[in-house]
Amino acid sequence: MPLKALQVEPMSLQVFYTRSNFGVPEVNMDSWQLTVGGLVDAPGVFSLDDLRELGESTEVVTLECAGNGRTLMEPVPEGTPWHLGAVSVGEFTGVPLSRVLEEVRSEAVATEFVFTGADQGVVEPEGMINYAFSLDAEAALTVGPLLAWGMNGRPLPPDHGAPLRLLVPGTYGMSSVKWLTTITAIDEPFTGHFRLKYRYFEDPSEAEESPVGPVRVRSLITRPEDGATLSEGVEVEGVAWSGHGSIVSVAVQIDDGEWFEAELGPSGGRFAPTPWSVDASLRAGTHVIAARASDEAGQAQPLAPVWNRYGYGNNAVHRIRVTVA
Ligand SMILES: Nc1nc2c(c(=O)[nH]1)N[C@H]1C(S)=C(S)[C@@H](COP(=O)(O)O)O[C@H]1N2
Ligand SMILES: [Mo]
Repeated sequence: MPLKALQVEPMSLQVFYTRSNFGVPEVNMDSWQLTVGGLVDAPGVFSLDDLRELGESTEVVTLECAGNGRTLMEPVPEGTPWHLGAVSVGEFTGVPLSRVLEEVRSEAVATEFVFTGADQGVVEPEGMINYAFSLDAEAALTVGPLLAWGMNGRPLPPDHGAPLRLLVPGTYGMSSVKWLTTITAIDEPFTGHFRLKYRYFEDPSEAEESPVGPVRVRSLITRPEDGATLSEGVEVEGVAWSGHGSIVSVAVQIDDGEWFEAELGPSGGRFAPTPWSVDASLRAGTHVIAARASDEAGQAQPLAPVWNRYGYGNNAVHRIRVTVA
């Protein structure tokens, strides 16, 4: 996703990022169904039409890969070498997950739900597995998670998980399981490959780690482009988002000057980003422009990346370099 395409409105599929650990599986759309079982009172099997009958909700959502910005950490951690293009905004349509869990009467004993996709691949040391991720029961039952069959007003495309995906607004992309086939209610922590891998290993001994979850507050500068040559007066624009609540401010800094407040625009929705802009006047020469967002939970972006083994959650302040001729 080229940064200049990042906006608060739904973005075209041409620029929307994709991330598929095992490639796109072949799914038979005619025989596809969703199986919901495990610790529930009324296990069930649902066709897309069955799900549609349970209700429909449409939300504009910021989807960001936990590895977005990985190559800006030093040393560069292992994993897909994302720069800043692993975030996009889409409009997703589906049934609220909580509505489906109500239908199968998930028991009070269920502490987590495991979501399994149709895609398979070989990982160490398990061997062949399906992509799977879990959500704790509390998160699964809140308003937000959708079982989505639509994207930008059309059926979900194959790359993005057709015919059905989980979409968890405010949580990094790994939770939003594509090509969903099964939901299983369990009463102990899920220890699947990806659930164990998506953790912040910040300590070299790996003794201290915590699960990757809510999206950390972040802002990216969308205009001007990094490396651009400009005239003296320039409008700097960007978008900001957080999985911990709404954006309360974005501050901009030119070179080593004072931070000053950008003007915030209306957000594209409760799970969509907030646009911001500021007029800057720059003297001839080369300048560094930085932007730093804060959210209602009181979090602000760190000035430098916080390294971890797999390069997750890098929400460091975004800086671009521009030249005034
Ligand atoms: N089944 C399945 N779901 C998946 C993945 C996957 O590899 N398989 N990748 C996850 C990751 S890491 C991300 S960032 C998002 C990307 O969603 P997108 O390709 O629609 O942008 O899907 C998530 N869901
Ligand atoms: Mo991801």
